[in-house]
Amino acid sequence: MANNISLTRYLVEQQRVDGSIPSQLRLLLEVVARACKSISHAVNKGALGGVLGAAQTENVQGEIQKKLDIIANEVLIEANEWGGHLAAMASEEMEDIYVVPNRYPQGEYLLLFDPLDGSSNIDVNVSIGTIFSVLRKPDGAAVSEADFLQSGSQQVAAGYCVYGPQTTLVLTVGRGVAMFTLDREQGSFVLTQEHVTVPEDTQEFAINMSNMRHWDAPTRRYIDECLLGAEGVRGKNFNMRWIASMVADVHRILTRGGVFMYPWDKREPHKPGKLRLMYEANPMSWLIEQAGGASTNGHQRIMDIAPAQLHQRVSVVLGSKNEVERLTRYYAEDAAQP
Ligand code: AHM
Ligand code: MG
Repeated sequence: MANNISLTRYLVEQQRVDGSIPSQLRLLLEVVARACKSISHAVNKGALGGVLGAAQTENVQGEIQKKLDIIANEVLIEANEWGGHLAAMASEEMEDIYVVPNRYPQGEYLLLFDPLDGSSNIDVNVSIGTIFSVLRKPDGAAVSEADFLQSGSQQVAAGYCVYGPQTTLVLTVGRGVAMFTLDREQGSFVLTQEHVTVPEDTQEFAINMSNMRHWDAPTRRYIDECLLGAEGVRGKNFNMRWIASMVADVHRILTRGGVFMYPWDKREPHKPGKLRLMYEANPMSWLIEQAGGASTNGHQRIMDIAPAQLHQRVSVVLGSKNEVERLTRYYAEDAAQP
């Protein structure tokens, strides 16, 4: 890999190679990256910037918003509304879609994001991140919420930026996964890894174990077997990690493998899961698949789910391929029981 390939150069060269990044999409991705840089700056300031703590407001999911949730949402909207590359945006923090105002030209893309994922970690100085997904606006009349209801397999770009010990932007446009580290002195994202691959096998799982008593049978079976370690049916010991920031957990899996699970559980049985399909599960699923991993809701590939609602939730199992396939088999065996 040549030294010091900036995000801009990477995108330009990708376009030259296979035409996968038209100029409007490149502009979009550069603007998202710039917004992430600005969010990273706010996150780094922490208490010095007066950005910690709750904002005394609730989002559409009925969750208390943190000040940084709102700041990150505003940064992404302000950065993206004027460039002419977008028709509309949708966010975890906004009930309705945000249509680009009339004073700006409308573009052909739709941007969805979770501006600051892992909100419970903001105030305790643990990694958090921004997740985003890009769709093409279907041809036709004025943009509407229905235009967003496309399956994950329709995404044209997806990624996240993790604000941890380093700020790292991770991106796919459907030609593998690349990682860019923020060079704080230069103020630019620099390519630090290409062709990211998730090992097919793993001995590490990520799940919130405090929900164990609420799990369904396949989840319980899988984790029970992992916990039995070398003495059990798996014949090997497993390690566990749970950061409670999906970006940080997925970043670890893209780096060294593993399986991440946030399954449906009996706490709120009417909800299919905790995580949101359109701006959490879909972009992460695409990144994982592009790196050779797999992603399912237990019954179906997540990216094949036809969304019915912008903020719909989904059960998530993703990561190292052989573990995801094993879990899928456990779900099938459970469903086949009389
Ligand atoms: P958020 O978007 O409100 O931050 O919620 C999503 C987060 C994920 O990042 C993480 O995997 C999960 O919620 C953690 O949930 P829990 O606190 O139940 O372990
Ligand atoms: Mg989130």
